[in-house]
Amino acid sequence: MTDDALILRRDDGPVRTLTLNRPAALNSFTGAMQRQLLAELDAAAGDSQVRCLVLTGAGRGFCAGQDLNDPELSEGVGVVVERHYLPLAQTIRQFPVPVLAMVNGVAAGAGANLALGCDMAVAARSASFIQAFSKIALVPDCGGTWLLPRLVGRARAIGLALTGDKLGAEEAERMGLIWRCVDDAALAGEVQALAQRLAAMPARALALTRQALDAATTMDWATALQREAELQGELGAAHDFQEGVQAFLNKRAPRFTDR
Ligand code: T3D
Repeated sequence: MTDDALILRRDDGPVRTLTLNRPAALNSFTGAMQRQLLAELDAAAGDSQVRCLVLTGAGRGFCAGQDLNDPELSEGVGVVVERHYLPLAQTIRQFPVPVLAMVNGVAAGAGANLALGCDMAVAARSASFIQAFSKIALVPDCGGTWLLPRLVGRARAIGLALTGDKLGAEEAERMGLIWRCVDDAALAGEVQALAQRLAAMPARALALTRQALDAATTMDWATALQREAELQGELGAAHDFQEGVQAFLNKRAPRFTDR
């Protein structure tokens, strides 16, 4: 991988970290960066050695959303969203292993919703989240309309989306928008420790847990119970369940491999 790659890849054992790498423009998305990111996500999803994925940004920002200078925008905003943001959000939501956002700095527009769409977002205390869309006469995208009310309730969702005000990481944690806010100096270590911990867990069960929680938001009680029974039927017949039980009974660490 060259130094001018738009996405940097790093493996720490089973944890793959992808870094958005356009720091001079706060890692805002061009079509070229979107294409590289989707290719890297596909590669990670298809690599059985990868058991947890971390997304972060180079330099002082996480991601400032769409690059408003990108020539691809002349093809139309809707075209760009369907071409890049829709598959990006779907890919992360259906990823076969947990996806963590390591929010190192400002996350604006689609950059904010990219972070919020990950399974867990951990932010540096100096980081911030901005639903910047209203300021340029757009609606939240990259899953924002679905995510925001579910994460923080309608009152806060609509307040954040209409004002486009900057929300600090501490406040984001307090209102339940993100998993954790940590000191800037501790961010990389905390995220790596969490990622390594998740990587040792049963990836298939974790991915189905995400899927079941999301699906249950539009189900009634009885349907959710039925879906849980179906999923337990599938997981209970798989290797990782046998391994987890055997490891428990034999008082040893489990070695999960299903994905
Ligand atoms: O296709 C579509 O448009 C649909 C998709 C929409 C999805 C979206 O994401 S819409 C929202 C797009 N994003 C924004 O509107 C955010 C724009 N950026 C900002 O408001 C500010 O940059 C920040 C609040 C994020 C950070 O402010 P600050 O003061 O810390 O940094 P800065 O000086 O504004 O930015 C630093 C550089 O990054 C600067 O370049 P320069 O002057 O040093 O050469 C700035 O122009 C550049 N930059 C930041 N954001 C973008 C950007 N360049 C292009 N596009 C950006 N989005």
